[in-house]
Amino acid sequence: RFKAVIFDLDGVITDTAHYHYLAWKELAESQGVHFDHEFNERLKGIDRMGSLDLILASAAHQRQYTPEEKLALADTKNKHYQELISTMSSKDLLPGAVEALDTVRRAGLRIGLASVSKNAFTVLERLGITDKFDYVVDAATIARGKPDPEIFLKAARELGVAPADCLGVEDAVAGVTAIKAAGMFALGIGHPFVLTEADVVITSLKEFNLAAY
Ligand code: G16
Ligand code: MG
Repeated sequence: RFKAVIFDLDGVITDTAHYHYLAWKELAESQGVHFDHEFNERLKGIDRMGSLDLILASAAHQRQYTPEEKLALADTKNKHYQELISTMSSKDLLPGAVEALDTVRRAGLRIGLASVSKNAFTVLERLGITDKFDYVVDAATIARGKPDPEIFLKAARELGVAPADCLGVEDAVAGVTAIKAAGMFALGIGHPFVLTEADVVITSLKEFNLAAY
């Protein structure tokens, strides 16, 4: 019944969340901010500057940062992150990811990628799956990150499919909200207690069953 499937990248196709965690932790601690896995959960699907704002807002010292200082901090985090992902390869694909992409392809549906990561193209290259997508949104062209529906609506438009005919796949709360706000069917990857807005929640793409949604 769907005409296209639009995938998130981090946490759905590959686990870059761990690399984001390591890079943000070092950056946060350099600013005297305590950073743990629970904090990292809140940053999933949130763009780079938005994530930095959340980290700095939780600092005990509450000092003001200039826009230049913030850009420099974001850049430091990104350089570290890029170093960490430079060794990624197809072994970093999450279980079931390639099978899910191939199932959608065989069913004749269009395939899109909606990641707010400006490193998404690099990650796809490293994973060796760039050619499996009909359209990959360039995060640099997106004005409002998730939970705003902009990125999913752009993917649908470029794929030439109405939002109501799209299935969106997300692991983050902000991402599921974005899919629903776009008027799409939301498949959550994770836990139903967390992804309460999703239409269906599965544990990983290993359980992906296109005919069931
Ligand atoms: C991903 C991650 C976020 C990260 C964002 C921006 O979003 O989940 O934690 O902050 O990308 O990444 P970058 O700093 O590489 O531009 P998504 O939409 O892929 O889940
Ligand atoms: Mg994600």
